[in-house]
Amino acid sequence: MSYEYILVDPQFKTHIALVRLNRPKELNALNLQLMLEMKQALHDLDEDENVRCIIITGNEQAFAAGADIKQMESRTPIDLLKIDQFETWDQIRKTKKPIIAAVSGFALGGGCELAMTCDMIVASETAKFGQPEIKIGIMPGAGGTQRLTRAVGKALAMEMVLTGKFISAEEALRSGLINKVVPEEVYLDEAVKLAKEVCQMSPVATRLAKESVNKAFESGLQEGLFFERKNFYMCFSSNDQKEGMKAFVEKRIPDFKGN
Ligand code: DAK
Repeated sequence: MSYEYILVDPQFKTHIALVRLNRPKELNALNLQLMLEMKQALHDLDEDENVRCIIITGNEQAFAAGADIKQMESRTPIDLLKIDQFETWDQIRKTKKPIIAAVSGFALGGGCELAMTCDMIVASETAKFGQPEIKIGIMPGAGGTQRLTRAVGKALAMEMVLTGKFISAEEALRSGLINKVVPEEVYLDEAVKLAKEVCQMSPVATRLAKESVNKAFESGLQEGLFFERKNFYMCFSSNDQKEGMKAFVEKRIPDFKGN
């Protein structure tokens, strides 16, 4: 399938798909169609047996500078209700396969929220993260106040959300928002390296583990532990569990098939 605002390569590397935001002149501002395309692409990649990990990226200058302000400017609450963009974001969040955001340049507003919706973030030294919605008279609407606060804590989240200040990749790393900072020339390569590590694991266990970590954000400890336990048991119904443990005993690399 071809898209207008994103480029999708389901076979970027073995088992790794790449989704590239592709509105460079607008710093990859997220218009409605781009988000619908993203939803569709992630849905298709989730169904694709060959794909084990997905990387979302932009270009050197911008991951995404936020939702498209020009498109939002004249919206009424009823327009927003009818468009129900939250459904799109919810579907993206429900992607079962692991997603790595490879971020360079601006990751602002909805762009920062999109990166935070991913499971891990690899950033270039030039990356800047921010929730500047307050400067245009609104506030984050796609999880920014929740995910940012859980990631970096109240003090920094409050400062970013209330003043719109950007933080550097280094500060994002120190505060727990991202996984890695690397030179701009290699940020995509580093994301691929991380994706390759993930791809070597059992796809079944990976899916259950991702689900379980995410549950920690949505539940109390007891409920989360119960959920984890059920997913842990489920791992033992997979051939990958037998293969993984057998390979350990036989001192060889496991050959995981995802069943
Ligand atoms: N929307 C539309 N166009 C944008 C844009 C954006 N967010 N960001 C940049 N552009 C466009 C600029 O208008 C300019 O276009 P032309 O004037 O050339 O036609 C072009 O990209 C290059 O930008 P600049 O000329 O401004 O470039 P600079 O290097 O000078 O500045 C900047 C870069 C990133 C600092 C600046 O462009 C900027 O401040 N951009 C806006 C950042 C921002 O405020 N982001 C938050 C937007 S609000 C929701 C889900 C999500 C959201 C809401 C609801 N639901 C589920 C309901 C999210 C909301 C937001 O993200």
